[in-house]
Amino acid sequence: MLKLNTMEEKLNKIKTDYFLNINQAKTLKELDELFLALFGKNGVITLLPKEFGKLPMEELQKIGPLFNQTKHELDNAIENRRQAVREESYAKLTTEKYDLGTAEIKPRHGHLHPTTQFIQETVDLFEKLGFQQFDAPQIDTDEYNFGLLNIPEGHPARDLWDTLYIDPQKTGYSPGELLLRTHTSNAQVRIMRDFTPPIRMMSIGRCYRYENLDARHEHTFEQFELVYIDKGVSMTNLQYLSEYFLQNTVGKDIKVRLRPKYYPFVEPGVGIDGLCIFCHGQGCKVCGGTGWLEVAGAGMIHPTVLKNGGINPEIYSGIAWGPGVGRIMMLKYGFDDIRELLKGDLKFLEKF
Ligand code: FA5
Repeated sequence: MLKLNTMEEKLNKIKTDYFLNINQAKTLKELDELFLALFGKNGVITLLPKEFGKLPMEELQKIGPLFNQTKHELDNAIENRRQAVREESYAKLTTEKYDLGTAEIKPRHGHLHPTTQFIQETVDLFEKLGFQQFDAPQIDTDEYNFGLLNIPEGHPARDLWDTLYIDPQKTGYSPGELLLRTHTSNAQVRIMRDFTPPIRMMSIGRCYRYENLDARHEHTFEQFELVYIDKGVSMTNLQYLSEYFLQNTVGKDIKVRLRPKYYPFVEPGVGIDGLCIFCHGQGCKVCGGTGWLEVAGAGMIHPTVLKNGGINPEIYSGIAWGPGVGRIMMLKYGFDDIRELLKGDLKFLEKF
């Protein structure tokens, strides 16, 4: 028959051994291990009551409360020590001093895509002149992309843009009604309808064309639309904006020319060219042998378009300007194929 004093000794031994270990524990992990060693499935406290059956009844009545008290004390001791460990590590965190001067600073890999960086620079430039950003949809209707811009159905000027139409069976629109915008000029009439002059707005984003691809033509590319409408706006403002933009992005030495170009939504219309930096005007495959690289189309907004936007052309005049982001980047960074921008070639992208 098991003796009461033997069971008491056992309990006391567990208590002294574990109290010591609990008070010496330095981490929460050590305390978790001690908790499991006592109260886990095979823990000493969990298993001990199995031996109580060997005790006579009157001794069992004495050992029962003793056991419960020990169990309670050990449980409390672990919880108190846990709290102390937490407080110690918090105090260490708030008082410990790190010497950042000797810390190893690892180089950062990756950066924003050069097109995104260029767009941010350009937005900053025009915000300084009071232009605000405007969003227009990339999937748009024929009406905003062409009709309201003075290019009605069947107009020969539609051939200037190789358009990608959206399958009518998938959308419920009529054939030819829904398309991927060919230019950011789809923002023009929306801007006029949403704001009253004086208007200074810029709209930037992707355009899509069913193009013959070459060094200066992509099927997917970014354009930048500027719309400036007020009393007395003239081609002089356009000339100034072109120089301001190209000199501040490409460089002070860039040579720019404006030449007459037909667009149905402006009158007069111009093409804006930068001298080809690859052949210095001699003519090469990048500029198509002309010596100049066209970077933008622009002009005075056509009175019909102003009227479509609800603006009286007798009172107000405006300029619209549509530079291609990729073409200007070619001049700024000196790469000779616009298709590099979408290839995702890390060797090319790491140069920026
Ligand atoms: C237009 O898209 C007119 N919306 C521009 C405009 C705006 C005219 C406002 C008048 C008033 P165009 O198709 O010429 O015009 O394109 C303008 C510029 O976008 C080009 O000068 C070129 O820089 C760029 N661009 C055009 N097509 C491509 C292409 N396939 N790949 C890359 N850039 C292109």
